[in-house]
Amino acid sequence: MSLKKDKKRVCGFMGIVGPTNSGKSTLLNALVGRKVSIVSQKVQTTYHGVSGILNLDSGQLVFTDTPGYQKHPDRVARLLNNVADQKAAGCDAVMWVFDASNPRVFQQVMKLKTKISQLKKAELSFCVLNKVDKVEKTQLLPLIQSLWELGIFKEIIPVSAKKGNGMDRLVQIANQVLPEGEELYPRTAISDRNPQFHLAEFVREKIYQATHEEVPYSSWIEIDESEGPRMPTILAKIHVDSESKKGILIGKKGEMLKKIGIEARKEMEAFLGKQICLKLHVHVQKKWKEDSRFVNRYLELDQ
Ligand SMILES: Nc1nc2c(ncn2[C@@H]2O[C@H](COP(=O)(O)OP(=O)(O)O)[C@@H](O)[C@H]2O)c(=O)[nH]1
Ligand SMILES: [Mg+2]
Repeated sequence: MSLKKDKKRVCGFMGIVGPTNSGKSTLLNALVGRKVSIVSQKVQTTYHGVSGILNLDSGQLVFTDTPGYQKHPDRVARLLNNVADQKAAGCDAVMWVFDASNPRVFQQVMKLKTKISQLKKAELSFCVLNKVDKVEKTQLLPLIQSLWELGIFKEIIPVSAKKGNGMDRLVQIANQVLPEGEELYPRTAISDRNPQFHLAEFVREKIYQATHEEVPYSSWIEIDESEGPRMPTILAKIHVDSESKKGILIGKKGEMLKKIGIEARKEMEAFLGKQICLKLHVHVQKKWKEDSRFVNRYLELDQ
C-alpha cells in the first residue's frame, strides 16, 4: 500500500534589497510580525543580513534583509555592498524596496537598473514602493507607471511598512513565486539567528537612536548571559574605537548609557517574553574597524 503523498509545500528565500533607509528592515518586521531586524533613521544600520521566517499553512517563507547599498567609500561600506549582492543573488526572488517619498526615487531606480535586471529576471523581481503614507496619490500613480514602463519588474507594489499596509499582497506574491521545498527551519523559528544576535542588535539600535553618527558606526557588541538569583542577567559589552567615544556613550553621570540600557532592555524583554537584568560595559578597542580580524568577525565574513 502506498502512502498518500503530502501536498507540495513552499519554502524559499525572498531577498529584500534596495538603497539604505528605504525601509527594508521595517518591511521585514512587518512581514513576519516580529522585530527581527533593527531600524533607524541613519544609514547603514543593517550590518548583518538577517532572515525573518513566516510560517504559513502552505509552507515557510524566508525573507532575507540585506545591508542597503552604500555610497561611502570606507572598508566596511564596501564589504556591506558585497554582502548585499551575495545575499540577494542567493535568493529565489527579490523585492526591491524604494522610498516613494524620496523626490529622487526614480533616479535611484535608474541608477540601479542594470544591477536590478542582472540580479534576477523580471519575473522574479518585484518593486516595493514603500512609505506611501507620506506621498500624495496624484504623485504616486505616475511614478508607478514610469517604473512599470522600465520593464524590469514583474509588479510594482505600493506599501507602507510602518503602517503595515500592503503586506498581504507581498506575502501572497512570495507564496506564489517561491519554489516548493522541504522546510528549512523549525516551525517555531522567527529568524535564522540565535537570540544573542538579536539581543546585541537591540543594543546597537539604541546606540544608533541615541548618539551621533560616529559612535554607532564605531561600536560592536558582544553578549554574555548568566542566570541571576531572580532573573537572567545579560551582559552587553560595547566595543568602541576611542576613549572619547566611550565618554560619549557613558555620558554625563552615566546618563547616556543608562538611557540606552533602559531602551534596550525593553526590546529584549519584549523579544524574550520575560524579565531580564541588563548590564552594559563599554570597552575601548582602538582601530577595530581597520583590523580585518574584527571587521570579518563583525560582518561574519569568511576569514
Ligand atoms: N513614514 C514611513 N516611514 C518609514 C516606513 N518604513 C520605514 N520608515 C522609516 O524609515 C527609516 C529607515 O527604516 P529602516 O527600516 O531602518 O530602513 P533600511 O535602512 O532600508 O533597513 C526609519 O526611520 C523608519 O521608521 C513607512 O512605511 N513609512
Ligand atoms: Mg535595515
